[in-house]
Amino acid sequence: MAFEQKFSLKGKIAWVTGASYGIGFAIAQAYAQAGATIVFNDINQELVDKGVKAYKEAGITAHGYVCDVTDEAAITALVARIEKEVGVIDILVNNAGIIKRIPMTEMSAADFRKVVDIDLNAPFITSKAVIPSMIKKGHGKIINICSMMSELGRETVSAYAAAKGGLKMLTRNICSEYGKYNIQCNGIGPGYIATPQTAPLRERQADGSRHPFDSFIIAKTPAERWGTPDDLAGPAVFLASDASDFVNGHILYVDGGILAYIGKQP
Ligand code: NAP
Ligand code: GCO
Repeated sequence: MAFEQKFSLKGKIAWVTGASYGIGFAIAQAYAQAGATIVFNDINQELVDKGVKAYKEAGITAHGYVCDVTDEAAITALVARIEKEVGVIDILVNNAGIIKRIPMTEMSAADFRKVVDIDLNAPFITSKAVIPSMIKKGHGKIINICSMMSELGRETVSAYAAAKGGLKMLTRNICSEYGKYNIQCNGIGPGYIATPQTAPLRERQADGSRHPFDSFIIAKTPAERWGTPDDLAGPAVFLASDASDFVNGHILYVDGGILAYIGKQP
């Protein structure tokens, strides 16, 4: 196979969850540029319309569907509909996710469950829905969007860290269980990426200075900057392409070096 062909996604169908904007959109856009047909879902019609418009402006015809990733019956029906209207899914990216920043002793069990439901249970539901057809087709790629919090803890993100740590192990388990069917399941662990999800951590102070968390991240990151959604594009294409056919159960951290670094010396 020619070198460029190994990284090409020509003829592949990629489903990226929660991809109207942010990291999911950037990954889907890169997949389209690599030749894939894009399918995405989001939680309501307004977001899906916003997404379809944004893809169109980027020159991409994307198939957008309203679907809650935590609703197993709805996801099963969605996968059947995608197979009928677009084709069998070759690549699934579990991107939809939420975070609640609440100190653990103040967090309700309902809030904890909601985060785990979207960030961990949903990738189980969506992966379970696509694996049978991937087995029949003889190949498949599942990419789970993990986090620094798959490895590290910090104040206020107990549910998110529990879910993203669990997602790392779900990744390894899907690899263990379905690797023999030529299905590769890997994760991407983004560092701190500038998206609406992290906007509260970057808000300017009243005097115009940086948010203390913003300065903290710059000091913790050897690259000395926040990542952009586009920083995830190349790694995401690699993990979706034939170039990574023997990479399985791996979490690729795309973090500007955070996990390698002890932090700025005083
Ligand atoms: P985002 O801007 O909040 O986008 C996530 C998308 O998922 C939104 O469109 C969201 O809709 C959707 N969503 C939420 N719940 C859903 C549900 N039940 N069903 C379907 N869609 C749902 O987040 P992002 O920053 O781009 O992050 C994308 C992924 O990367 C997440 O898994 C996140 O945890 C992970 N991540 C982000 C960073 C970062 O620094 N930004 C770092 C590491 C990992 P709404 O707009 O309605 O919420
Ligand atoms: C936080 C951040 C993180 C990032 C990301 C890090 O509050 O610490 O929001 O959770 O979003 O997941 O990789």
